Amino acid sequence: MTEKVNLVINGINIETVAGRTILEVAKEHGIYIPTLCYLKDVNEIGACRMCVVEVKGHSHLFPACNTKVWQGMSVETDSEKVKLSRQFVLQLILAHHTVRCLSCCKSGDCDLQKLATEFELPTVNPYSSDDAKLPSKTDNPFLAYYPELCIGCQRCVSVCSRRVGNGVLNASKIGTRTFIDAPFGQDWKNTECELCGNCATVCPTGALVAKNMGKYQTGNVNRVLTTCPHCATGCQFYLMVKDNKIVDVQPAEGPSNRGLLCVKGRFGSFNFVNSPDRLKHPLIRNRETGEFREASWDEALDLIAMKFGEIKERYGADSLAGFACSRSPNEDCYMLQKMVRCAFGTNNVDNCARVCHSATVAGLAMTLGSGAMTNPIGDITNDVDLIMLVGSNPEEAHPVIGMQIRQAVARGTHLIVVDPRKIRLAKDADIHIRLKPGTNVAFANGMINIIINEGLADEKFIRERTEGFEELKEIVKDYTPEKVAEICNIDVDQLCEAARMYAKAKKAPIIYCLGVTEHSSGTEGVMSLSNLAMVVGKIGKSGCGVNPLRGQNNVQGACDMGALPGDFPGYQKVTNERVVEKFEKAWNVKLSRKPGLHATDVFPAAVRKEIRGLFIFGEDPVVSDPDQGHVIKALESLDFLVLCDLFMTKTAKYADVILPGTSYAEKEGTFSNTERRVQRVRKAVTVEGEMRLDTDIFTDIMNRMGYPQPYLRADEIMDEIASLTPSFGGISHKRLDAGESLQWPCPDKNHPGTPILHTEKFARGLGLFYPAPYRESMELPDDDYPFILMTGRVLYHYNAMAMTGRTPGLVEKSGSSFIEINTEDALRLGISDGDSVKLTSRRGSVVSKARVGDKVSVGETWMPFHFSDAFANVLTNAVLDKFARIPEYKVCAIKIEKAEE
Ligand SMILES: Nc1nc2c(c(=O)[nH]1)N[C@H]1C(S)=C(S)[C@@H](COP(=O)(O)OP(=O)(O)OC[C@H]3O[C@@H](n4cnc5c(=O)[nH]c(N)nc54)[C@H](O)[C@@H]3O)O[C@H]1N2
Ligand SMILES: Nc1nc2c(c(=O)[nH]1)N[C@H]1C(S)=C(S)[C@@H](COP(=O)(O)OP(=O)(O)OC[C@H]3O[C@@H](n4cnc5c(=O)[nH]c(N)nc54)[C@H](O)[C@@H]3O)O[C@H]1N2
Ligand code: SF4
Ligand code: SF4
Ligand code: SF4
Ligand SMILES: [Mo]
Repeated sequence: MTEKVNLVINGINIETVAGRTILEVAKEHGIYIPTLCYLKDVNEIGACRMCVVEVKGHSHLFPACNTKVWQGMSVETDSEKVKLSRQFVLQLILAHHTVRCLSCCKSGDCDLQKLATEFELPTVNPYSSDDAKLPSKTDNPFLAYYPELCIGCQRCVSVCSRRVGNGVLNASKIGTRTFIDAPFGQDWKNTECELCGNCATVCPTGALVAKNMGKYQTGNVNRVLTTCPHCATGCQFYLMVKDNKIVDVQPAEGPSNRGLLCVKGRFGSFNFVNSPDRLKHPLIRNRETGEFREASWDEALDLIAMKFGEIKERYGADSLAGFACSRSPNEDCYMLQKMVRCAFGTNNVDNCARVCHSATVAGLAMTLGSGAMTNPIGDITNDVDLIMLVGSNPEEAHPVIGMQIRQAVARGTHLIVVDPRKIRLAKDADIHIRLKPGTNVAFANGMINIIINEGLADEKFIRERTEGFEELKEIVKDYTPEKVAEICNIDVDQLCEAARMYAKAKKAPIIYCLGVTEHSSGTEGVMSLSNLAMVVGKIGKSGCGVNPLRGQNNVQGACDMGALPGDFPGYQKVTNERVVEKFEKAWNVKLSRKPGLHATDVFPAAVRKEIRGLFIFGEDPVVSDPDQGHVIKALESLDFLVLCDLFMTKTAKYADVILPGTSYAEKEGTFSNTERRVQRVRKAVTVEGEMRLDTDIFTDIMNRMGYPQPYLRADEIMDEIASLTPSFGGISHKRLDAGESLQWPCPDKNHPGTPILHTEKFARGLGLFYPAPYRESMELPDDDYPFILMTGRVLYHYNAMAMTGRTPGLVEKSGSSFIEINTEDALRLGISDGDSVKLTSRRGSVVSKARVGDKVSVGETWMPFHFSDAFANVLTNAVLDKFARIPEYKVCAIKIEKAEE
């Protein structure tokens, strides 16, 4: 029982509980106390003394933000003494503050300015001092620090260390004054600052600011609440719109980001919208000359309908295919798959999940019955005992989740990192299992072997909730710790210790990503992790589960919307006759019962002339699919390629028709983030040009190909989705606009959504153990190609860089490719850090720069796939996982030679 406390504030009797601060209690009762340095839970240092109050019987004043209430106290928040003290404090702060409100971008939004007005300060400040000025730091492209406006409140320092978990800001004293060592000066590129801007968000004055703020006056812009268009964390932010132009982004308190953003959301999510490179008109390519010319919408759409119609008639509907854009809203993806199914007449529809988390969708559906993240982000990063992070680099790929993991670790959560590379979080890990790439299945089987042998399995859970345990037990018998240590090239004791820690922890989520899925054994890797969680009963519970961090902002949604070859919306199977009949009735069309081709099978099929017409909606496979040479050959083999994108991408060059798409900032809709949370995307601007909504383009094509489809608004499309998809039955724009936050399954209008899956029973009834043996990666190093190459991403750029590449500051910070090589290997090859190196695989060669160190192990290398100076996918191997058809991006063999400069 928490102890009750009675107190009086400004004559009002209040009952509360012990342990709360005066400020909290006052606020709860509508009593205003001004603050300046205070930030709840983050900065409660009582430094600025603005929040002082009088307590009866005491001669000195108390800071309300960090004084706990006590029985019988009587507080005055507004007495003359308090007012005088606050005025004095403000004058002292302003004594060192260069009052230049007219030229300060924070004017109108500055806490200090507001308080100065509120406390009616005299025009002449008797404490004014002319102390030494420190230089401003303005070299950073996004952020600036003006010491003469700094009040030393330390909010920025606390946010960087306690919420962002980066700790690069420090307070320094010069004389009696506090300044911030802001990493925004000349050497900004070489600091550890991640440019997230969360420090600027909380600065109460104009001292530490995002430079974008200089482009507008607060109060003179429209704020449009929307969802970040990059990764699937699903951060909420406001687009600040001035005269139909987005000038800035400010974070919002969304359920997954809680006021934080990363550099891409904060600074990289709007320059591209108004980029002069945007496609503004339909373009038609002359196949003879390769030249594109502008065309009218009618001409382009007629041509598409005619060509696709001809192919369909001559070679059958299954010679057509369409890819959906996982960067675009649910409503767009739904209409794209409807176009492919109803107008093209085939199930050859897919999305980039194929090359990303298709192994998750297949693997978790087989074992648990639902291929989605089991628990919400907040639930697995707050108050858990241990996090097991497998093949996931959230500090770069899901930075706002990474920040929450850092916070958890700082609060004492244990961390096991399972990754071949020394990712930054590995430094803070209790155990870093630095396994050989491609050996996840052996690792998981080894963990299970130890857990069973040491009596750490949850027998009750296994008995009541699962099936197939005996088969699993049989197979993992062979995976003794010694054998696994050898396969994975790790330490036996470390493995045993990790198994014990994970099994014994009460709340312990597994969080994983592409280090698990992007292998020829990707689906088995995923199923091995769900085996592991089920053996210890850590699933269907708060703070536990098997949690794939989905990649693209709406890749969860693209899958949910049925942009999959075997599934209608909501994973209703195309092989289920009852389901097909339901959709035939609703869509009033005869539908194919034959599961379609996976995206990764479409390219080989194009080379074989089995696929002849392809519609690519917002993907850049020339950059992002494995074995670039093969992709280009496939695209060139097509009879007709249509592309709908925002930019003239590398893939667009091969298209017969290019249609200009609309970006997330120009349309209404919803994205579903990695935790199955459906969130609104709102129109902020109109871009000049002959733009049409993507959904209208699909409707145009459907109508021209003979399938009558009325033009629908995004909210109407969502209503159609809800009417046909049981797990979306209760989701509507209306509910979301009313402020509800819904995670599917949400079967009806009164359902609150489902944060945690599989609580009572698994979506498939019993959880299935899938016994997976370890198989080697398809292409291992040999004498000719002696190094393993892994590929992945860096913080500052996103996939093929269509969007982040159009923010100059991001390119300045990180603008070209590199390959991580171990120091020992580099020494042997005579390569130094920064040298140009020629990288060759059985598919091709590129020239990149060596980054020498110990981030990768001996014999292993790693490079990002974003950069056009050395596309990693020239090198990668297009072999596929047999269940999900996902490519082995994470392991191929290369040789390295020193290149001429
Ligand atoms: N900044 C940025 N963020 C992004 C993206 C981006 O392009 N840029 N893309 C988004 C997309 S589409 C996705 S899918 C996600 C991906 O997010 P992540 O999967 O977290 O990112 P990756 O860098 O591809 O790979 C993650 C880790 O897998 C490790 N790894 C490689 N091989 C193995 C292995 O065999 N076993 C294990 N255990 N680990 C291995 C690598 O060392 C790497 O640290 O990121 C999303 N977020
Ligand atoms: N070597 C290697 N390769 C990889 C990976 C790896 O780890 N290693 N990861 C793979 C993964 S996980 C993924 S997800 C893929 C990603 O591969 P892609 O999906 O090809 O990459 P993006 O850069 O996200 O491309 C999205 C395109 O959509 C366009 N676009 C965005 N929004 C809209 C819209 O609303 N409408 C229209 N019409 N267009 C829009 C953008 O302009 C951009 O050109 O890459 C894969 N490739
Ligand atoms: S931008 Fe982010 S990482 Fe850099 S100092 Fe500010 S809070 Fe810290
Ligand atoms: S820079 Fe801003 S947040 Fe940081 S100490 Fe100075 S005034 Fe406070
Ligand atoms: S973490 Fe992902 S969703 Fe959040 S701001 Fe960064 S890129 Fe956007
Ligand atoms: Mo992805």
